[in-house]
Amino acid sequence: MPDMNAPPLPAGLLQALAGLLGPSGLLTEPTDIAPHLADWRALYQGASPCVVRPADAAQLAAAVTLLAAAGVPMVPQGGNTSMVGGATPDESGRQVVVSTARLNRIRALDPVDMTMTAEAGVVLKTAQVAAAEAGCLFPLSLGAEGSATIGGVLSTNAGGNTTVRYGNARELMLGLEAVLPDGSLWNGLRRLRKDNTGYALRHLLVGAEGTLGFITAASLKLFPRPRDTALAFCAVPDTEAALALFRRFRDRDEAAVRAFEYMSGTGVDLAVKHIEGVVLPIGTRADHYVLIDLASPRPDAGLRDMAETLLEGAMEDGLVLDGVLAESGVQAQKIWRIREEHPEAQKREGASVKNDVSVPVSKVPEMIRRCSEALTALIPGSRPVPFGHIGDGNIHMNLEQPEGMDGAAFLARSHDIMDCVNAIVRDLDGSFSAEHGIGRLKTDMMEAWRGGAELSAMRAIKAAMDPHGLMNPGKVLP
Ligand code: FAD
Ligand code: 2HG
Ligand code: ZN
Repeated sequence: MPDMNAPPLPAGLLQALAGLLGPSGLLTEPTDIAPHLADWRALYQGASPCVVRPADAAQLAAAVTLLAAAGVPMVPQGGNTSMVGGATPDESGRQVVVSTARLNRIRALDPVDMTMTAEAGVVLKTAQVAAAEAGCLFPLSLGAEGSATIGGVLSTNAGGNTTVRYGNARELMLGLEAVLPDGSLWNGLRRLRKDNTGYALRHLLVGAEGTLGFITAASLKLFPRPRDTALAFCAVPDTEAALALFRRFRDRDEAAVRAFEYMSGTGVDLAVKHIEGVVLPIGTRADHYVLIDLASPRPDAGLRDMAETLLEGAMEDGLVLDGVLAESGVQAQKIWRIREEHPEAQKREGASVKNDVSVPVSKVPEMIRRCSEALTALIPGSRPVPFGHIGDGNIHMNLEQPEGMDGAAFLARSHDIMDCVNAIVRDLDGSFSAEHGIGRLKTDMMEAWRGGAELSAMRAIKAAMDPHGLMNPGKVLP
């Protein structure tokens, strides 16, 4: 436990940081610090004596050297869109937020190597646009892409909508630059497709959620830009049909399936209810829907014809009840909003508990059915809102509070709800944390899920790289 009577920072440290970082590099006013202290879900409200905002990797290294020498715990923060409280400090007032907001340059983009070197604070959307302007594609895509950063998506090994085609953030990374917990700056910004040279430090930092050091820049893979696209939104009779439809598209042309997303009727109803401009694009209200996004670099791929043929066949076979193919890019974007606005719509409806879980793809229908039944038995009147990346076996098995119930009383049941889902997920050989990470929210589940040799190895790595436990304490490891 921290000594609550000790001063938040050792004498002279603030002045030293101010001297190093200049006026825009150090926030000390409570009103400036405040936006960095709460997480997106408002699960945690932390405290921090200041926010450090280095302008480049060398400054970040120098600041970390100062903080580490003074024994000050540090919390890396990118866009602060973590769903698990990973980027916010605890309540002690002793942890210092280190923001990557000013590390926001794209250092290089090479359409021959098909690589981009971006600093940690580059917003994901900005990276996508830069790639597109060079005639390439940076494929990582998620609802928070207007705020989430390259450092954040790599540190959480984010997944999102295109994992089914391009992999998680880890698969898109070739090399890293990082500041290690003692303040040393490591340049591993190699852009090689093959590089087997001992332990892969870059892969340790990806998914470490800021507990092993600061990512300051990354070499990223680019892909040819799509020249043919098609997008369908379909009502399906059940989750088995959703999965069967996914298999038909995958088996027909796996490389063209850029995203395949599942939504429940409840989730779509909430998006239509709460989000201006979101409308159901088909006449049939159903309990289950899928969004199918196809893309190919070949201009003559004929994706629309392919989708039409597959959907007609699926309708004849009873796998699709109703469906629409987007007529334009604008309509495709409107349809994507139905899916992307699910988190915001759930927030506006009231209290909800998130379960970011994964199971083998074949077990998704059983997982959704069993969890929905168990959750409504656990809290009568509660509303399961499963949605997400069915092609990856990653469903957000979320639960919305019963209408009229007190939100706080519902949230008091959070652990019962998560335990209920996790027991079923475990029985189906799944994971309690698919893409959002552990953060602060799920540390107490690590022992049960990763205890024994795996957790011991993780602790040994942490002790070797961060012997004083200064990097994002209280996150990931129990
Ligand atoms: P932050 O929230 O700032 O930080 C996340 C973690 O990484 C923290 O532990 C932090 O300490 C650490 N960190 C941040 N930057 C660095 C760095 N430079 N070096 C070391 N550690 C660092 N996630 C998905 O995977 N898929 C989705 O589809 C998805 N959709 C989302 C939709 C919405 C509306 C929201 C709000 C979130 C969503 N997320 C999703 C979760 C979140 O956006 C991702 O986890 C994202 O990767 C976080 O990026 P960030 O820059 O906001 O990181
Ligand atoms: C998504 O897929 C995100 O939209 C957020 O991962 C999921 O809100 C959620 O539970
Ligand atoms: Zn997701």
